[in-house]
Amino acid sequence: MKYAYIALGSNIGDKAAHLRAAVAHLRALPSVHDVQASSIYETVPVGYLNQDLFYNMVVAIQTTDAADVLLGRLQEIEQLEGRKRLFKNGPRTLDLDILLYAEEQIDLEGLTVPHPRMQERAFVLAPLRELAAEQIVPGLGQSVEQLYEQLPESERNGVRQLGGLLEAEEQ
Ligand code: PH2
Ligand code: MG
Ligand code: MG
Repeated sequence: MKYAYIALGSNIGDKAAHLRAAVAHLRALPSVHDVQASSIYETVPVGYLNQDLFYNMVVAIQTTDAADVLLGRLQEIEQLEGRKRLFKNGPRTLDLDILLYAEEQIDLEGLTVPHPRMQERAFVLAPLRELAAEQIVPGLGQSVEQLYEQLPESERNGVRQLGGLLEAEEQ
């Protein structure tokens, strides 16, 4: 069994519903156990600015799947939620990215772990530090909390904590 951290994002339609459905799909997988969810954050888009605010969160899982198998399952869940991805960094109904997979560094076509831009992104590090503040990121040699503290204030100010999976929909 390996632990993994997965980033969830949505900025089309009922964002909280897409995140909630994704967590339910993960919990239903026989190869995935002990799913723990961060709170949901409303976040300013990074990369391509002319789009709606995102909802982002992170989940911790235990899994018997190899990283590439897990990625395939995440892509299936994206499709179940009607994933449309118009262009890179553009709007999407549901995005599921593997952030960390145990202590491994993975470089396959279509899968780089740790996620190569996670240390630049408050929408990843703010929810991740709720679950894994002390976790050392392989290749960077720093903890999630240290990386979060090094983010520019402008980046940290772009995320706003809403609440848990149930409360977030009311905002
Ligand atoms: N995902 C991206 C690009 N930009 N910005 C925010 N705030 N949240 C995201 O999930 C996000 C993004 C590419 O996957
Ligand atoms: Mg992404
Ligand atoms: Mg993705």
